[in-house]
Amino acid sequence: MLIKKPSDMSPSEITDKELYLNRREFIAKTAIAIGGAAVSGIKITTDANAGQKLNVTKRGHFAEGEKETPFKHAANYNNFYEFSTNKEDVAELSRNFRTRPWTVSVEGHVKKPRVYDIDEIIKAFPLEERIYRFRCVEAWSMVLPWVGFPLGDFIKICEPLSNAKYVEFTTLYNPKQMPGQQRNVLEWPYVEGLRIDEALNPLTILALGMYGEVLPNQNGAPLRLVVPWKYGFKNIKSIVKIRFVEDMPISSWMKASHQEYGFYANVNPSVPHPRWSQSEERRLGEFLKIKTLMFNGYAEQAADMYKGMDLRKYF
Ligand SMILES: Nc1nc2c(c(=O)[nH]1)N[C@H]1C(S)=C(S)[C@@H](COP(=O)(O)O)O[C@H]1N2
Ligand SMILES: [Mo]
Repeated sequence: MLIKKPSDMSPSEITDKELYLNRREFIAKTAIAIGGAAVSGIKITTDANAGQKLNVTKRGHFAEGEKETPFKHAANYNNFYEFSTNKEDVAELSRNFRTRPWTVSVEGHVKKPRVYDIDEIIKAFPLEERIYRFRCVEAWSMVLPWVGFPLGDFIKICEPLSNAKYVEFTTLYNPKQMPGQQRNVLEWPYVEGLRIDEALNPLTILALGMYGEVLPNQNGAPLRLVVPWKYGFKNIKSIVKIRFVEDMPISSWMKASHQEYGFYANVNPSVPHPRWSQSEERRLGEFLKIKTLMFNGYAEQAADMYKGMDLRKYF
């Protein structure tokens, strides 16, 4: 990574962030030089944005009374097939992933199709911290403080047209940077979708951080979806495209195995996955299993959207 030395820059160019990053690099290099025990506990990463503190203006606890999952679990046990199908390898393999420059393209049935620079999006919205339960279809779960803003606020500025019934999201395709894309474990790029009312639901957020800091690459930097009443796989990472469409998008997981992964993927303890039960889950870092809640505990905010639908059929 190229970082200008402070002496090469005019004072006006030296932002707080650069000072912070230079200091971080210095600390990391010193730690490497000293070696041994001194290194432990210092996160060394070449992603220029990792670890950067975010300015949160509002906080909400949406898993009242529950203990936050420690950062080390959330950042070292990841499903991100673009890097690896091994959850413990993703953090290391995504270390050099470049999240700048980065654009998000808004397409389809909208009044304002446009390509946004990621930093422009980040600056446009006040950042909120939201502590949500998060449950993977594989029956592990977490309680995680995300930082982001409501997807609905972003959708409003795109001005969807009346035939925008669904929103389709796409992850970056770059097999050089994402070694998992060199294998056909899924159809690339990763695609996910929401019905427009699900996308506009106030619980749905675009996240750019967690635990008060910029998202680690392995958790979907620079921008990912968080829909807390749905299984983990709906929460698409490293988004480069948001398209407003008339027909239901076919997600990568539906293509891979439509009997196992439906479009809705609402957390539902009474509808088992074909190969295992969904009635229980285990929080990362904890030993005992707990009962899985309908809509992951967010029935009050989510259930109305599915009134009259057979949730065994629309799983
Ligand atoms: N692009 C992309 N997004 C993805 C995935 C993926 O493989 N690729 N995995 C999904 C699955 S199965 C889960 S459980 C969550 C995991 O998010 P986390 O690593 O932040 O816990 O990301 C989801 N988003
Ligand atoms: Mo998952």
